[in-house]
Amino acid sequence: MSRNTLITEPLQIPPLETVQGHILHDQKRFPGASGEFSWLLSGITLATKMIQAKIRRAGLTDILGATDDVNPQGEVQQKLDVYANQVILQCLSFRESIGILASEENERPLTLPQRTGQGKYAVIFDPLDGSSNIDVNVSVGTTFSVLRRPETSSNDDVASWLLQPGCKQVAAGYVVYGSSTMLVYSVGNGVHGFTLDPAIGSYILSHPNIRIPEQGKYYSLNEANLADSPAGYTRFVERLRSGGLGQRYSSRYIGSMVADFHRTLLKGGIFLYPPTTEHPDGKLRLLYEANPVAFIAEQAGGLATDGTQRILDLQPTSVHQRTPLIVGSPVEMAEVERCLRATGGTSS
Ligand code: P6P
Repeated sequence: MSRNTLITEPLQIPPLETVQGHILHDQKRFPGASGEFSWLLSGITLATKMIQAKIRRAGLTDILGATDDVNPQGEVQQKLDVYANQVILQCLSFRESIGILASEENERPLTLPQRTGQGKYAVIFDPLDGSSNIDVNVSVGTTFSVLRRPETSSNDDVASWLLQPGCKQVAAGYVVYGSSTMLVYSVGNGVHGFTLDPAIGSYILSHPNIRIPEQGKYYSLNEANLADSPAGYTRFVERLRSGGLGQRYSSRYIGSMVADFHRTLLKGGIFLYPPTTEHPDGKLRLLYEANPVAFIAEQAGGLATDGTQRILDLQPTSVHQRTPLIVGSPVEMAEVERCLRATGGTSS
């Protein structure tokens, strides 16, 4: 075929939409963004590709196991936690639109002074949630939340920038490192899932416009803690077990929030980490675990509360604060609320 022959037959290559292509369609959510948000998100996609490459080979290289350090939560840092944190900080610190980076692994947020006054977005993230599962080859995840700098705050007014309720998120999402690596995010315009194709090193749109089923078949919580939580949660689980919602349920608990939520998002049902004796304010962190998950859940037609009120309405008081998290399909969420009211387990 000569060099000048026009291709008249349609190529046999299926249409592939990457994250960047997709986010450009969503740019309207970022007036004046002029591609800066897609550049920000490309920092997350690059970092998570590097993380997944390490995770996939963890058993072969000296990347498994724990360090001698503990994180701000007092949890022993896994070597992969440290690597994942460093990679995300490195990839995102080059994004000019970012003024603050806050990580589960760092006591204090990182302000990027070279952009004083220029930074528009803060990114709050958990680089590797569920990392204690890495040594036993269980799925783990990365979560992220993006907040715009409030009009009234300066670049160094970290508190007013980070401590915004989750309803102010301009974007949020997670990457689940499971049987495949999948990025799920929303910019407030629906929820979209991209699966990493290792052959070409790109995230490809595989789950456009994800909607959580109205009702699911799975409930997910650490049942060992049930007796230590308010009685309404036991009442709820008993209702599910007894077919009270018109069907049989199965219990599924991976012990990795991102993986447990991802299944709930795609299959429906409910994931719960209620208050317990050990964690009376809940175990999961509000800013970089509950808020991103709640944002995604609501964008997909689900609900997320702390047992009393909507997660996205909670006013944070500190970067690492914890919260109970109950998130899932409308049917199960309505039932758990009924059970909590009936037993006085919720103040609302
Ligand atoms: P438990 C992982 O350590 C984590 O932070 C979440 O990913 C997960 O949902 C939860 O803790 C599991 O906690 O008490 O059931 O082991």
